[in-house]
Amino acid sequence: MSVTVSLSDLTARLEELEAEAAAAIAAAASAAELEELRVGLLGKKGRLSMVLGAMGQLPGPDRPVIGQRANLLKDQLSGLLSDRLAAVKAAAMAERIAGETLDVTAPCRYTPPGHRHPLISTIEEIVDIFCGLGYRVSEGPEIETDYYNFTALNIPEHHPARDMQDTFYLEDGRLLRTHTSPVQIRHLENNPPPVRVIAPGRVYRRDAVDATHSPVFHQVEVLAIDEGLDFSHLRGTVTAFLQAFFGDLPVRFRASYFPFTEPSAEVDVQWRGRWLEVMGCGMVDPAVLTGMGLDPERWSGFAAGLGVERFCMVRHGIDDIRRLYTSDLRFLEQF
Ligand code: 2U9
Repeated sequence: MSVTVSLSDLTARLEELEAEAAAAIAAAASAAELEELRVGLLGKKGRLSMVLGAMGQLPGPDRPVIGQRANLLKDQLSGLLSDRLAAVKAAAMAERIAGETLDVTAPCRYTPPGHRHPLISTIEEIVDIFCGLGYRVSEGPEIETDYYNFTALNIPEHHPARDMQDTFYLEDGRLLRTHTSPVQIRHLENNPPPVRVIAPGRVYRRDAVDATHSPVFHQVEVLAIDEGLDFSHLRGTVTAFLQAFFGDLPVRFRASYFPFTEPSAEVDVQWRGRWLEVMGCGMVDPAVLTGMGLDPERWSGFAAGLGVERFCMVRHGIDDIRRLYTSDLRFLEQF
């Protein structure tokens, strides 16, 4: 067998490999590059395997010499590769962290916190006071039938409120409720007395817009039905409510008329030295009770109604109802 390589040949190749590999590893700048180097140097068909392949051509006693050196070189290159990989990864992480640094002292974009609309807080305040007096909240549809909005409330066929001029009618004969009383009628259909309920909600009337009128506004209506209720209960409840809302100021009742209550009254509060009308009320008309299947000899009730916009405007000194609907933040931010 002719010997084609000598011990010194292979030793020189290993030395050359060591020097080149060490330089290439030191120069590698990414994990991918290092992996490529590892395969090229230490892989099955890598340069070290080539040298080991040629080892078979050495005389027998020389083989372990080269074998040992090759193993040492393999360990050495593996060490260099993993050290370099760790360094490359650390550098990449340092670069990423530097790029992601947050300047916690930088001024932020100002997003003003939102808050409740004054109409909504007025409703909530009114609801809270009545809940404290033992009332429940009831809600119902805004599209109503003639029966629930008018007939059940003893509003006669030719009453002006039923006029096309005053009420929004749909083509199918239904209408947009003109008060929240139908909510209470529906409540009575499903809940036998004693009943203490308030109905807050949006109502619709064909009013021209001006400083005090809007075709859409909000009401809270109050209804109590029980045995033995009389006008003193109504007066006490309405006075307690108004003094809780406006403060401890004088309240007066003036005789009035509503189709659904008898007797009826309008209620004024003395606000900053002037008498202001703020709500209406009365004892539920026996005709309404009878219509609900309740015996007026046994049951009596009182009812009251108020416009939320008016309450809100009086409380905050707002001069024009339109300010409550135009979403002008300069106005709304004051509340
Ligand atoms: C039932 C029976 C009676 C509700 C009532 C008023 C008096 C009242 C007005 C206040 C200002 C409407 O928004 S406003 O224009 N309302 O004066 N409302 S008694 O009476 C009822 C309700 C339900 C079953």
